[in-house]
Amino acid sequence: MQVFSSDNHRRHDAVELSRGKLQVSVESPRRVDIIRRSLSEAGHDVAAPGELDIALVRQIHAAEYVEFLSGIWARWQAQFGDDTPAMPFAWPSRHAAPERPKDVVGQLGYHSFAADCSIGEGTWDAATAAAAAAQSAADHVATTGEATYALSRPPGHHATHDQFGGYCFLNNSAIAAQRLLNHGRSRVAVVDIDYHHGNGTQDIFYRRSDVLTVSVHADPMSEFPWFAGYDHERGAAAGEGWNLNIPLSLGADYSAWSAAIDKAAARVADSNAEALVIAFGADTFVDDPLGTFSIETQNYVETGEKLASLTLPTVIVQEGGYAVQSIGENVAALLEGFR
Ligand code: OKP
Ligand code: ZN
Repeated sequence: MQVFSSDNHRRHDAVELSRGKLQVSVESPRRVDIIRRSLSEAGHDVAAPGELDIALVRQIHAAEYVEFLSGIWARWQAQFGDDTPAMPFAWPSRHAAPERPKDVVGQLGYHSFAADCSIGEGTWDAATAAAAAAQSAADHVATTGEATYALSRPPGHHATHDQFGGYCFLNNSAIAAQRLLNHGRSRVAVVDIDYHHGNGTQDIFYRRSDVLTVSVHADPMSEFPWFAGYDHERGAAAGEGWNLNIPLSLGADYSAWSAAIDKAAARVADSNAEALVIAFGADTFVDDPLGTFSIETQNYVETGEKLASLTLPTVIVQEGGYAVQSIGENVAALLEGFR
């Protein structure tokens, strides 16, 4: 399979606020090193992505958010004069449409929803490289029809129209879906099988019917991102009926998870979608430090086979997965299902 991966991911090496401590983020550069090694060993062809079309990013994200992300590090450094990472710590009240402050720290709160992300000198370059991999994978799918994998890092599915959070800055899967539409597909389905709900992708396409969003994930009543991912969220306005959430109890096993994937696949089969984006997080794996599901490596092969049997042109975009010692074989297993 054609794989797109940029070395620029390495320029983002973050800290996260976790249980009261600032720690090195589990969303580490090593994740990509290990996936790349496994995929090369399995005979996949890894190429660097082309240059990101920033107009494509603006189809998905607010212009003021793109401007904020690209400039925030320089502004933070100018204001504080050192190399501490930029992080938010205050967010708007739920009750009013918030002002957008002028201040750097105010804007960090306005444009985020979680404190598990830090922004450093290379964050923008890494986030745009991740989006470029998704864009190039979509281009390759549109021209060849062959399933293609974007090894995007940092991940993207939590990034909303104008907020970062959950280790995500630009929504790579949404960017891939939009690119496929730009290539002339009239409807695209995004199936998100990361352990966590794809709240950002849901947010971006919530009022649209040209992109069906489906997510299988841990029940947000008990798991991040807490405030979205419920089964009553079904889309709005023109998008009514075009969002499907399938939350599962903590500790779900392969039989529960695979039944949910079947349901997701049935919705896609029913949607007239002309292309598919799989937002793939390997954090459903039994040993994942963030997850509670008990999916095993071999199960990802069968999952890939199921999704491949939809016979749609398919972009697979990397999302989470933090059991780094196994992440390479888990990604290789999912791709194996597409052979
Ligand atoms: C990103 B993706 C635990 C903090 C958890 C939120 C999880 C983000 C998951 N120390 N932070 O969906 O894999
Ligand atoms: Zn996840």
